[in-house]
Order: sequence, then structure tokens, then C-alpha cells
Amino acid sequence: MKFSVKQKLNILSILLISISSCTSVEEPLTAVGPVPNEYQLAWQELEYYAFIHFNMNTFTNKEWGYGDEQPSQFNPTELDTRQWARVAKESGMKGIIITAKHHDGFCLWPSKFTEHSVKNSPWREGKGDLIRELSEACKEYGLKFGVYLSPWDRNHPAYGSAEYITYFRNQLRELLTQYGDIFEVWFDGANGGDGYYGGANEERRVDKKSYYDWPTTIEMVRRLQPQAVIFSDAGPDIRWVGNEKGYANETTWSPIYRDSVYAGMPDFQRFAAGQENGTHWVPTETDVSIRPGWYYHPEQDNQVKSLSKLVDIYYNSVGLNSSLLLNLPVDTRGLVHENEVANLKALAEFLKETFAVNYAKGQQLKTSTTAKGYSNTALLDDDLKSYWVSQSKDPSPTIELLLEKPVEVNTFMIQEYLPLGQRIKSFSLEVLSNGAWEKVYEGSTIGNKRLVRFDTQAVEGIRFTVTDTKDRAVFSNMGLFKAPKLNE
Ligand code: FUL
Repeated sequence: MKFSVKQKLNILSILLISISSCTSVEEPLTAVGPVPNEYQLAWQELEYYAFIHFNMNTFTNKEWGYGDEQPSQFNPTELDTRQWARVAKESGMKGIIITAKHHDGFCLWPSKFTEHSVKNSPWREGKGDLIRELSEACKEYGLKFGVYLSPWDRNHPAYGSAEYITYFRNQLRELLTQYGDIFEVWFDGANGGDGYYGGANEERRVDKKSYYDWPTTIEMVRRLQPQAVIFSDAGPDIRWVGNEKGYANETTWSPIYRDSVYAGMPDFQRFAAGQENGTHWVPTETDVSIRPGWYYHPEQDNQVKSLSKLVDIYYNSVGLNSSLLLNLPVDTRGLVHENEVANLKALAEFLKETFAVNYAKGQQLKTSTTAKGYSNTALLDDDLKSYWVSQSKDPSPTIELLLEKPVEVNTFMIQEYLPLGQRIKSFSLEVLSNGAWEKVYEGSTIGNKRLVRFDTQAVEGIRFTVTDTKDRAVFSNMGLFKAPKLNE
């Protein structure tokens, strides 16, 4: 086939155009750093669930039992796990984790492997199984169910030897095979020290790194409850937030160099912020008690955290890329105390009212860039699976919202799309009020969710700017809300 000069020039220009448009095509969107697995992802969505500390200490009025308590001391008079589940459900919580065995070794289920359990207590004439009752109540109320099993056991005579590890795994097997689905297994980092130990009354120190042979135990949990996430100070799936006050770090990376840390390591607090270039996805969980103690003490009846304190904790945990594991110390009757019920209800109403209306919806939304094939409408569709992506040529992506008419608001919310990794290193938030833009916040990481509070004001617009990011910004949802005034 012969081409004229004109035809040849035409072909050349078509080739040149297609080459140049190829070079401007975005790199395919791939994950940045480690990402959550499907069970961690499901867990991220729970955000708020209950811890219940209820066990021998409830009856001895202690925080840590020595291990020499008698099963006869465990005797709740009105125990009702359905009340616990109802309270949790009505409070907006998504699950309950119970102290099946605390450091004193007393078991809330009739374990085959010890006499130190409910089977030798007066409760339900020794026929009771609290783990069964609670797991059934959770099922009835549509709540997830999780177990805390203390690795430290101040009652068991063999604690400190290999025999105890077999005992610990036998107990864990009972919990993981007899009570249906478990969503989270909680291993406490506090372990080793003085105790009763079957009458030895001595101090037993263990090498926290090697004694428990965690890899074998973790493998057992994976086999018996594959969907369960495992918590310990250092993961493997969820890590400790580094304090028991209810506050996550302003900078919270979900990734950490997991294999350099272990449960119970002395300086774990150093990992509160996570590690920007960490190798594994191990997000934080914020555990805090609604009272000063983890266990019920009647003298603390008037020290239940107030609504404003609980709100502050919520914003500083759920709103700082963490989840909130709020502890309820069930009382000696076996009920969540009235004072807790009242404040939990107040928190639930506050949160419901705050997030009832997303004022960003239906307004004019402008993004500095949008990668081909994506749309910024994904930011307002309440769907965690859809997302907006900025272009790679845009080093500082912005999202600007202009409201049809001024609206009183005080809360901004934004979520990264986690399956593509945690990307944002810093951001700023400005509000347009009386025709002028004013910066109201500068922050660092975002992750699962960032909640930013600012003074209540009539706002004409907001501008969210990513000031530093590892890669293109990828957000699933955002919102603008008005929290009610706290009258306390
Ligand atoms: C700590 C324990 O020693 C406390 O008693 C409580 O169970 C808390 C959740 O974890 O390490």
C-alpha cells in the first residue's frame, strides 16, 4: 500500500497525539503501604462497643484479685445479661467483650480444666454459664460478642511453666468452640508478678516475649475463629492506644513495624502514634472505663463519667482513627448500674442528634482535581465502598463546599478509603463565614475517621486542604454536622 505525503503526515500526527495522551494517563491506583484484611475492615466499621469487667473482683471490691479468692464469693443476686445487651444496643454500641477470666483466674464459664469457676459458686446453684448467657443475649440483640482471657493467672499452680500454657490454650479452645462467633479476642499485656499460685504465695516473673509462644496461640485462634480480630498491646490485628484515659494520639498511623513489638513490652506507649512507614496494618483500640475503676466499686457510684467527658472521649477516639471500647463495670447485683445507663443514654442521644443531618449534602462541591473515572459525588453517598481520588499532578488536593445559604455547624468529618492504605500526612480546615475564609484547624493523620470540632457558627462554605500526603488522596466520605450544645 502506497501513502501520499499528506497521508503520511496525518498518520504521524495521529501517532504523536496518542503517544502524548498516553504519557498523561494516570498511573493505576494501587495501595500505599499495608492495608487491612477483610476482618480488620469489618472491625473498623464497628467504632464503638462495650467492655464489661465483671468477675470475682466485683465481689471482693478489688481491681486485681490475688488468686486466693473462693468461688463461694461469686454471688450476683439479679444477674441479667439481657439487660447488659439491651443497654449496649440502646447506647449505639455494636458489641460486648467480657472478662471471661481476669488475672485472679476465676472463670465465668464452667471450664473442664479448673475448679476455680462459676461451677463451684452459689450463683445458679453452680449450674450457671455466664459466657453462654451473654453470648445468647448478644445474639438476641444483634451485637457482636468478644472475650477477654487474661494470660496472667494468679490462681493457677503451674503459672510460669509450660504446663500452664497448655491450660491457657485449653481454656481458650473452650471459649472459641462453645459459644458461636467471636468478633474479638482480647489478650491483656499485664502479666507476671506475685500471686497465690495454688498456695505457693510467691512472685513469678515470666519472659513476656517468649513465655507464651504467641505464634502458636494466634494460629489456634485463626483456625477456630478465622473472622476474629486479635487484640494485644502489639497486635497482631489491633493494638493498644497506649493509655487508659480514652484519648488516641493526634497523629495515629494504623501501620506499625509489628514484628519488632510484643504484648506486655515495657515501653509500648511509644507506639501510640503508630509508624508512618510501618509494615503491618494494626489500628488502635481505645479502652477506657466509664468509672475510675475497671471493676465496680460502690464508692465510685457518683464518679461515672459525665456526658461532656464521654463526648470528648468519643471525638478523641473514634474521631482520631481509633475505636472506642468503653468499659461498663457491672455491679454486684449483676446489672449495669442506673448511673451508667443514664449517661450512656445521654451520649447516644447526643451522637444521634449530631449526625442526623449532613449539611454538606445537596450543596455545591468543588474539588481541585479528580482522577479520570472517579467523581467527587462519592464523598457524599454514605457508602464506604465508593471513593473520590485526586490527580497525581495535584500535590495539595482541596475539597471546597459552598452552601446555598449560611448554616450553623461545628463538626467536620472525613474518612480515608482504607483498602488503598492510609495516605494523608497533614491537612487544614477553613470555614467561610461573613464572606471571609478563616483557618479553624490544622491536623495530621486521618485514617478510618477524623472528626474536627470548631466553634458553632453560621458557615457559608468550608475548604478542606490536604497539605501533605504519601500519594493521591483517596476519601470515601465526608460530612458537616451540628452537635447540640452541652448543658452541663
Ligand atoms: C489492664 C488490666 O490490668 C486491668 O485490670 C484491665 O483489665 C485493663 C483493661 O487492662 O492491663
